[in-house]
Amino acid sequence: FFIKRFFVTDSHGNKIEDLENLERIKRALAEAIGGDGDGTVSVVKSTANRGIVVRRAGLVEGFGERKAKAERMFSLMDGFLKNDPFSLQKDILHHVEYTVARSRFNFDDYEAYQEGDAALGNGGLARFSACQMDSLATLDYPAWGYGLRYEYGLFRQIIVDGFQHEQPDYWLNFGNPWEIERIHVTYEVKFYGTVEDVDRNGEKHEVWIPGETVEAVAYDNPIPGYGTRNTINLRLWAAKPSNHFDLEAYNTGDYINSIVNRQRTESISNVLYPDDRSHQGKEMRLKQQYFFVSASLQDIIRRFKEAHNNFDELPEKVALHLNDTHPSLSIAEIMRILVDEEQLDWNKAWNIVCKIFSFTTHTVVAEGLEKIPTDLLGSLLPRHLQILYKINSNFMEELKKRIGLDYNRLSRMSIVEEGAVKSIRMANLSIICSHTVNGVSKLHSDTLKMRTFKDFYELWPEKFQYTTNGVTQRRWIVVSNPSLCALLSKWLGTEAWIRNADLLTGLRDHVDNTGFRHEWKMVKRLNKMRLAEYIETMSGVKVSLDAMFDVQVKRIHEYKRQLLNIFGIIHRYDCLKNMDKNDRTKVVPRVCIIGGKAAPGYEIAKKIIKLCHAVAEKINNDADIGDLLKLVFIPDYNVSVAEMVIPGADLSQHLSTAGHEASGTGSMKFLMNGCLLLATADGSTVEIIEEIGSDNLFLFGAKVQEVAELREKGGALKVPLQFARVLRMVRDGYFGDKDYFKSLCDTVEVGNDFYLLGSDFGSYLEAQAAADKAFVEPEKWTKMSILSAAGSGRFSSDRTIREYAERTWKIDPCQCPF
Ligand code: DL6
Repeated sequence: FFIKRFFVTDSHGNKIEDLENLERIKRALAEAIGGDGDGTVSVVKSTANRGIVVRRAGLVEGFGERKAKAERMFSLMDGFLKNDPFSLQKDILHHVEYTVARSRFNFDDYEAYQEGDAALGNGGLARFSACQMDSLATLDYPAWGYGLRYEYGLFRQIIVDGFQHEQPDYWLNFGNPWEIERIHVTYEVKFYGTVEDVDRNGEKHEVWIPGETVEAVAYDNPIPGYGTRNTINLRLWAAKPSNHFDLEAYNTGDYINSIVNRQRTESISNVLYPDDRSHQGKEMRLKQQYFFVSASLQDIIRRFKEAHNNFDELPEKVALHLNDTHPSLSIAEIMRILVDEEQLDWNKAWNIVCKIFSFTTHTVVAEGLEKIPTDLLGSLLPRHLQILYKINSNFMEELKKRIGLDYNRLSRMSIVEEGAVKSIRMANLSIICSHTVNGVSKLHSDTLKMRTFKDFYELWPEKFQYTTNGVTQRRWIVVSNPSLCALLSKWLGTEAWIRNADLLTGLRDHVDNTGFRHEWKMVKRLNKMRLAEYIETMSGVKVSLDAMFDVQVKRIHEYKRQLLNIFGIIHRYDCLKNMDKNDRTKVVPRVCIIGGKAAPGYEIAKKIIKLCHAVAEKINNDADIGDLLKLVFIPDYNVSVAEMVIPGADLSQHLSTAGHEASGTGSMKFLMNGCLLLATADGSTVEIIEEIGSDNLFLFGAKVQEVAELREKGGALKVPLQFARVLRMVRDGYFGDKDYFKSLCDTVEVGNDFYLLGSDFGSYLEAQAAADKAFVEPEKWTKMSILSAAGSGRFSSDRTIREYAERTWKIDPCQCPF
């Protein structure tokens, strides 16, 4: 994460070597921008993420005509990376804090200067993977990550009139200096064709004769560990046309078409599917998955064969972890390689393969599990479909011996789903072949065992484990919250917590120290300032730093219940409007911040975004309400934006209907940053409560074991009057667009309210009231905030990775020998 590619000069171009000479640096900065250096200078650590660039952009515009000087400023700012960022942070960042602020952004400049996120994933799963990679590197594990080098990562969200629009994010436009193209590491990946019988030593064998060949080229993205020389690799594959020219087309004179076809192959790795839940049976998506799997396995097997010649050793040397079912075609592919190419006996190959794979599912609901229509699979990968059928028929035979002729259960556990669209169930395949099946929190694992994969759990209880997710404190404190980082090191008396987050419990020893609490509050204030300025720049809304900054940022989903939040805000507004002026003085001012992307085809999620804007428009322009309530939608929520938002939040909301969020990792990032949580007992929140105690967060809502019963009540479910009133306001067009919002309102109408917004609304408002009450006692609030961060150590991805390494992969750390 810590990129050191710039240096610092003074205004005469002389290198400043003694970076710790704060006064000199301040003078140089002041000179560079022509100001007096006081309160006008922003110094933040550059980490090749957008956070810094946002500030840079502010400077460009703020010193408009004097671009050269602003450029100079950039080189100075970037130069602070030259030495150890942590000591700089202490000596400089903590003192010369910030403000780009008063300058207004010019969006052209913003675009021109930004170095965007490599948005190679959708949401929770990808962000979690990034944390895992950082921990793997830091803990000296010999691990690699594989993925696709999408040219268009997740779309950029822009908002026009409150509606989400998607724009392609061509993040490679200006090149990517952090990747290394390995033109010599390429593999052929094949598709289509037929399977033919061949005679091998008198035995009949099936062999795949593919019909199309594509080349996979490796791009390596080194990931250095923190405090170690271990650097691991994220190898991303890009598709290129194969050198095997389509001779037939050429000979028949179809030159142009053959070129067009070659170009089409490049599109395989071009674009990320932006839906993190529904798995469309799309050929291109399947092609992507196989492309990724085939290239990665060829790479892995090649390296294995460089040092070994006996496949019996493969499980000793290689552990493959399936994160969700997206890479699960690798089970069929590795069987094909071992049986068809390496000519191993089927049973021997299967025994090897079952010792290699482990599987984590990141989904809760069975409907969210991936299925591939057999028609599609058979046409794209005919040999793989045969292999899958054979795996299934062997499994069915074994299963019959174990459970008898219970046809319902056999059919539920089968890899092949019969029905209108005959399909392959990728989760069943992954479970059958993996030695370990992981959930991502205790609650999630219980749900898998008792519901989603109950049949499999009863068959193989020993396979089922859970490894609660975590996030890396190196990005989510050190990089994104430098002031807090310095404060933690000061009061813990060490920087060792950066590699050992358990040490954060040491903060509990200082919670009663008023000096410490004062500094803690100052850090939060500083981060709120930073966020307030960002909000003003983005949306033009000025917010009061004395207000509670209340944040909900994550992908927009009905189960995550952003609508509950918006309804709560409408209720708050309604109460304020109907309140006696004197009583308003007792109200805790709130700045409500919502951000997140909706999948492009997810209509209801898009309506939630629009409603948020409609409500914001009303509230923010109501002079009568002023600073008592503001609502801001932060567009294009991504990791760089999160780095700004999370440190500045007082309260963060995690509202999923219990039993629907597998884990959730956003909550952990907020927790580390001393932000209080308002949450349901879902996913990893249950474990967060164990760590920090239920007194230190605001819990509400139905428990997981109550949800089914509540749903059964249907139309007889009790819903508070306030909920009905808010719903009526939206239905009646109080926020405009009443026809447009009708279908959204229908989703939460009694009898139809699958995610139980109505029945949870009462306890939600109580939790909100408890948060207000705590906020007006700043010392109490600060203690809760400190105790939140103090209890966050268990949610470091270092702990997660150590658990995976020891229990699942059975690998040891391996220090870099140089
Ligand atoms: O395990 C990482 C993350 C969990 O924290 C979230 O609770 C879960 O929703 C998320 N799952 C996905 C699934 N998407 N796909 N594809 O992102 O995983």
